[in-house]
Amino acid sequence: MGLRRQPRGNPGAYSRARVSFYVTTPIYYVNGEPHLGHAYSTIAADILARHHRQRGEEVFFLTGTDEFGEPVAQQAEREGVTPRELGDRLAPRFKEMAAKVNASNDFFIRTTDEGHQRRVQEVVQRVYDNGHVYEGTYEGWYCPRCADFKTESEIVDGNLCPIHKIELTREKQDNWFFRLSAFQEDLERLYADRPEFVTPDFRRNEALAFIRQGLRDVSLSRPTLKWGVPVPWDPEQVIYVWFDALLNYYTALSYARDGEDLTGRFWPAFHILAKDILKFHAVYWPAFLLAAGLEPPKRMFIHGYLLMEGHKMSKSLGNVLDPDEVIAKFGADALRYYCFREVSFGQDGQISPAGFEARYETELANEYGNLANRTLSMLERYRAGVVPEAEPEPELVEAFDGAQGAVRSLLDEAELTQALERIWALVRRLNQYVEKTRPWDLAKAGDEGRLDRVLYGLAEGLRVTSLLLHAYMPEATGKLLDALGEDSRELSEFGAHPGGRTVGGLDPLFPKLD
Ligand code: ME8
Repeated sequence: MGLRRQPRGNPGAYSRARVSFYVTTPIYYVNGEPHLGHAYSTIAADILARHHRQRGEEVFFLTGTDEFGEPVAQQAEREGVTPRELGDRLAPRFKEMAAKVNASNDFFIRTTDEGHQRRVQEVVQRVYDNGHVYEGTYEGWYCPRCADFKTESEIVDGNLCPIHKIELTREKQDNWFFRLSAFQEDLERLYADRPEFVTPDFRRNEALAFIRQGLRDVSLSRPTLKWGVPVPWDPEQVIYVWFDALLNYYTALSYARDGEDLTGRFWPAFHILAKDILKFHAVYWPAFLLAAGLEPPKRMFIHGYLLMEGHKMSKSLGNVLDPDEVIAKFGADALRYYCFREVSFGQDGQISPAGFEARYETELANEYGNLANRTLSMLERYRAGVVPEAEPEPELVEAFDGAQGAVRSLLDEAELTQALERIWALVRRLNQYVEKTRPWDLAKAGDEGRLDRVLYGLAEGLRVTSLLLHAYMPEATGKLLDALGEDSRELSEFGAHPGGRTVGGLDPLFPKLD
């Protein structure tokens, strides 16, 4: 990828075309305030977006809000407002949440955007024209919060939704159907040809098992609901919210930039989402794109739930931890770090205020923050604030050998926790190196040659490590890189930077808590 043959007349020559990377979060329902669970997916996608920018790639990062359908219409009814009023109140809250966690999204889509609705109608019309839509009747058990019919095997405790634990309603509808069943073989082939299509593997297997058990056609429209995008050939009905919502990933590219359609440059996407919406993304979505004659997603990573005392955080379950409080106390960087350090990305995992504080103190303040301040103050004290020009010692060269490549490969797989572990091993290695070489003793003993080599190695190690960490903690690493005299944020190899730069002072990156 990325190598393109030059036009004729320059045979054998290659030029490097810029690789593009398109990453998305789910679009969140505007039926409650944003919480840490939403922030989690947004931060995950942001880390990937930032990392790929650091590789010099052309990146587009999309997040936004899902504003149509029952989940929003019913909440609006409960609050005695119109769904549009609810969306207009809550969409800015989700936008603010993205900004607070330092998400670098290139666009924020709202499904009520005119550009989205127009493009949804075009694609749905194409699916209809291609013969994949028919009129029929559907009867089944329906969860309005999921906006989804449940099969008998999914229903729990008599008649409850397995996710929301609320009563299901019996629904019978005459509506338009999408011929999902016709895509069974295409999907099985897609999964066989592209083993990386859905990761982690256990989620892929789950999706594949769902496909193999036999696919039933699904509703494409809702006849009774008024809050949605009108079906182009039958404007009395609205498009089922899941098809309108999934299409956001595709439609946004067509109108995010005035006068420019980015689809050709960025489609298909890498989707980040949690396990609750696996089926829609891993089964309905690629089938629908194929039905429209469009390319299926590049891949998707399905993460688990953040749990507070064993429960999934959710607006409808009411056990929500406010990310604002966490950020006010610890800062966005610490939140970003903690979520991916504490919980293995892909698995469910417990988080807690006590857990935050422990990692903040031992890892961020002590291991990374102290290392940074110590290194800078030793450079100041022993070398008048100038990084010495010296050869690094082989043991440090070895410790950094292959690190960048390993982190890149892990992040290609969206393995955010493993990549962070790999980077943190470098932080610990640098701390061990300080303890072992004891630069203050070298200074005392007048071993200037070795002191140069050690201080160069520490400055260089901190620079390379901070560049790798930058996607996770943009603020703190940015300050440290500035202090180290590094202007670029591109990933870099250990030793690539000669000495000679003047370093600056630095306030503690993660001040101790009271
Ligand atoms: O499902 N832990 O929207 P939604 C981790 N609009 N992630 C969590 C979480 C938790 N405790 N709680 C929520 C919808 N999330 C649809 C999506 S996409 C075309 C349409 C995150 O507001 C996670 O990403 O219910 C999950 O998939 C998403 O929020 C669900 O958000």
